[in-house]
Amino acid sequence: MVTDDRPAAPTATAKSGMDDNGQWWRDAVVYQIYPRSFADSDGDGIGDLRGISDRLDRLVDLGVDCIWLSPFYVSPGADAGYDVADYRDVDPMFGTLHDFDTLLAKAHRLGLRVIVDLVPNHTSTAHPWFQEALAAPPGSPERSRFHFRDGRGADGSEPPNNWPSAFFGPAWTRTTDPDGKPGQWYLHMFDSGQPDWNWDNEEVREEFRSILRFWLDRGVDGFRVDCATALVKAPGLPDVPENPDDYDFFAAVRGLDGQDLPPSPGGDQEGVHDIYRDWRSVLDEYGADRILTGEIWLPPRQISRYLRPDEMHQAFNFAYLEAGWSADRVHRVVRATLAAHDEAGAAATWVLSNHDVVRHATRFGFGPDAPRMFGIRATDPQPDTALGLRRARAATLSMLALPGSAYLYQGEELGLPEHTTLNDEARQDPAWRRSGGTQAGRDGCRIPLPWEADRPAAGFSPGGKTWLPQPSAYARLARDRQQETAGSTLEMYRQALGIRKARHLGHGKLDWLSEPADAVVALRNGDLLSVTNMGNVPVGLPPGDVVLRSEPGPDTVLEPDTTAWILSRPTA
Ligand code: ISL
Repeated sequence: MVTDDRPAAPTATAKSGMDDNGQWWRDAVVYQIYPRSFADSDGDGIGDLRGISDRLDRLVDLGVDCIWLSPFYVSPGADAGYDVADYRDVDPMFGTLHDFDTLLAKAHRLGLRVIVDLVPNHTSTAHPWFQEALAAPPGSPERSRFHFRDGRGADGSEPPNNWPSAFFGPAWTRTTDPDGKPGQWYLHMFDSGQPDWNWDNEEVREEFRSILRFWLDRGVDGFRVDCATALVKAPGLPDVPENPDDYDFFAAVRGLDGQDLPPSPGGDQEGVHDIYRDWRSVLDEYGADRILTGEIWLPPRQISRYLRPDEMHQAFNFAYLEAGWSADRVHRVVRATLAAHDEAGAAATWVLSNHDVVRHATRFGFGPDAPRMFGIRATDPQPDTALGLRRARAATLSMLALPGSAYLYQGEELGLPEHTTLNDEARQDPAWRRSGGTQAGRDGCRIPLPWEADRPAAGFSPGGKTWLPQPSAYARLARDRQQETAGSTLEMYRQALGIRKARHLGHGKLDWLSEPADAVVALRNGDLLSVTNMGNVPVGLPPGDVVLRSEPGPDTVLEPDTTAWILSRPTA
């Protein structure tokens, strides 16, 4: 079904200046908005949809093509909104459906596409269907929408299998029957407030087709699919090997060269592809410009199976995010990515930060072998923040020179570091609690953004409240301090995105000028040369006009931990 009153989406040619046959996502720069931390309009200290609408012009000024909104749906907040209780409404904390429609219409008017988060692997214990399941007996149709099982052991007091939750502890929680006796267990790959859907159940499948249509009818340009590998589990939910090194439960990134991971009963099962073929046919009813982007923690070659022409349009490239500050690894990941995507006929994507990982300006402040992926506490070794920012700027320029689509995470354009000294009392990530305080979790990358240095909460919220405290460094990194300040990280991003668009780098073809064993990553995309010095000594730069660099310096020399973009001079 196609609606007539969809807010007009920007046209591909208007955005890129090139004819990409409407396939706007192939070179799009997508900016991830984490709504609770972007901008607060009503003073409760939590960001909201009106806060986003009010500041969309800044993103146009930055030069991005699309925004991705992390969940804003009705949710008790067991996992910051990734526990959805009503997939078709906005949580009052973020506003109303009308606010969403206003945001979407304004974004489209400004030439921005909008994709929304879809959380299909699990729901919330507050979802009416889960409540119905709890009230219904074992074996009932209500329970078959989820994974309910009897426990093991004589009295059923052991979980049905040995699967761990991604947030630590077992992936099962026991229910209590109406008579007060312990009952069956339900599966939750994440927090106990996030029961997994049973995708063998046709009602679940139909419900999600309907949810897709609900948002497509409103005019969204696509969906970021949460935990996209996890929906279908191995039949019988078999135990995993005792040694976690023998498998990869969440199919996380291992083997950068793209060797396949050992199979995991918790995800990446063949049956999941039927779901995406089905969804693709729903999207295609709306025309060819609505997209699915998968959150897929797999090496490039395995990702490409999700990008077959009748499945998803693109997927995050976490192998790139995890490559770290190593020329060798960057070479290998970029090569593997382009080879796998070329074969699949899909455009590559690149990403350095998101709401689940330590911000790259902080990751790069540790040695190459300390990627620091799951939060940092005040008692942990602290990063070299100057080095982290220097390398982050260089890495960003290197990323934005690559062909394909790039994903930016809110605040990286300000060079924001992770909050690495957050008080433990302030932490909200369920992973912190469930790990018994051994893992800091992800709050440090979700801190409310600084907009205006001299206003309360650095301009995040009119009353000065913030749901997580901002570190003192944030005020000096506020957007208004960086706006039109030569050399600021914000200006560097703006210039890079401008050059990227003007020279069609997203549609370009990459030629290597360096080898994995080199200390530099040097590549040519059209007439633009990007050289990143990941070694310890300065290197000479090839002739040409230096149009952008991550740090100031002479035109002929590139200092360690920096990138230069050079335009070749036409040969006489
Ligand atoms: O955050 C992680 C480690 O850095 C991952 O294990 C993460 O949980 C995984 O990437 C899945 O993430 C997605 O689903 C989760 C949610 O907490 C994340 O925020 C979301 O991006 C459950 O919905």
